[in-house]
This record gives sequence, structure tokens and C-alpha cells, in this order.
Amino acid sequence: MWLCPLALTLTLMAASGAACEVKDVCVGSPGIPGTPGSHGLPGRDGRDGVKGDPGPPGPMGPPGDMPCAPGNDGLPGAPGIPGECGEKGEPGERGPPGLPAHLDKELQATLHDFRHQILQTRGALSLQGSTLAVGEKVFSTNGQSGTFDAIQEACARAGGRIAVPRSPEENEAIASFVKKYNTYAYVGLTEGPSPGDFRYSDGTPVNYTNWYPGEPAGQGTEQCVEMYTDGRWNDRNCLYNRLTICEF
Ligand code: MMA
Ligand code: CA
Repeated sequence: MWLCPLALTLTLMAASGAACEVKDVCVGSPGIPGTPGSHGLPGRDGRDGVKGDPGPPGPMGPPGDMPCAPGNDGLPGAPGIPGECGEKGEPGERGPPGLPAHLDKELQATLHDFRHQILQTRGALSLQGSTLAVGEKVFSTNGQSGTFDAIQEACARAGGRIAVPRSPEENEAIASFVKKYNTYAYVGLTEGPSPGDFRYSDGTPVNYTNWYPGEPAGQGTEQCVEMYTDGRWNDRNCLYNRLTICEF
């Protein structure tokens, strides 16, 4: 069925220019759009753009003909080996006259010390056993046993005296020989006229002791002093055979 929503009177103009009137024309609804046409031809080039940012630095170029300027100095090298000795110089001026040797205290002290050390060394060497130096003293044994008198004589022959400890260090040195030879030793102490009063061979009273607990107990019947292997002392009869230990 042909609907005619609107009745119009149209005047159409033909291409030729002749106009003609059409009455009561029915107007239909619009048709669906057609497919898009194909692309047109490329347009003309646009104007130049604005200047761009600078690019990154390029790679290092090849070495040029001109050498670089010299660098800074390096660190100093190690010292060289010492040179040879020079010629001997001329003698210096003569010094002031010295004291005669026998009045020069320092020289005499040095000579005394040298003599003492030579005697200590000779004494220790003559015993051919064991030797220990403690402070100013040298202790030495020949490893042989004898009575108290025989020991005193052997030590005197060697230029020394029977060893007697006057400090814990000296006691330990003597005790080390007693242990080493597994033989008790007499030390250089004897009982004076009054019981229990032990003295050095020069008669002065003993001032360092290391008695075994309960000793001295001889009360005049044991006038010598022996050292046990633990370093402690016992008053004892002087006629046993005990290790010969001398001091120098
Ligand atoms: C005991 C003790 C010492 C003493 C000896 C003597 C083993 O020790 O009484 O004091 O000298 O005997 O043999
Ligand atoms: Ca005793």
C-alpha cells in the first residue's frame, strides 16, 4: 500500500530550464546510505616542521696525527742498593788524656764483670754436666754424688762453692737438677752451735728457706740440708752421698 503522508505541489526545474509543475507528489522515507567512496589522491606536502633537539654524541674518532700532551709524573721508584764504602777518613783530633786504668772506676767494673763471667764459664765447663744461669749466678753439676765435704771440695776445685738457693728462682734451678739426676742434693747450709740455726758457709744466718713441713727436726743431730725432688728441704746427716751442684 502506498502511503502518502504529505501532498505537495512541486515545481521542478528541468535541466533545459523549462519548468513544470507536478501536483500531489508522494514523498518516501530516505534510503540507507551508500558505501564510502575510495580514498582520494595524496594531498600536497605540508610546510617544514620546527627544528629538532640535538642528537647524542657520536663514537670516538680515529687517532689523529698529533700525539696527546704528556701525563703527570709517576710515583718515585724504590731506593737503589747502597753504594760502596768511601775512602777511610783522616784520624780525628786527639781526645783529652784518660785516667790510668787502675783509677778508672768504669773500666775496673767492666774488667771485674768480664773476669767473673770468664770464671763462671770455665767453672761450669769443667764440670761437664748441666748448667743454668739465674740472674748473676751460674749453677752447674757434674752429675756425680758425694758427701757434703766432698761436694765442697769439688766445687772449690772448679773455682766455685756448693750451691745454695737464695730465692725461689734459684731454688727451682737447683731442683731441676735434682729431678733430672733423680738424686737429692746437699745445699750450702750447715747448722751452727745452736740447734735449728742454719747458716751460709760465710757464717751469715739463712734468710730464704724452703723447708719440708715439720723440718728442720734434727735439733743438732742433722747438720746438713738436703733438697728433695720437689725442691723442699730436710736437715740431714752430712755423710750421705748427694748430688754435687756448684754455683759460680
Ligand atoms: C725422716 C724425718 C726427717 C729426717 C729423716 C732422717 C724421712 O724423713 O724425720 O726429718 O731427717 O727421717 O732419716
Ligand atoms: Ca730432718
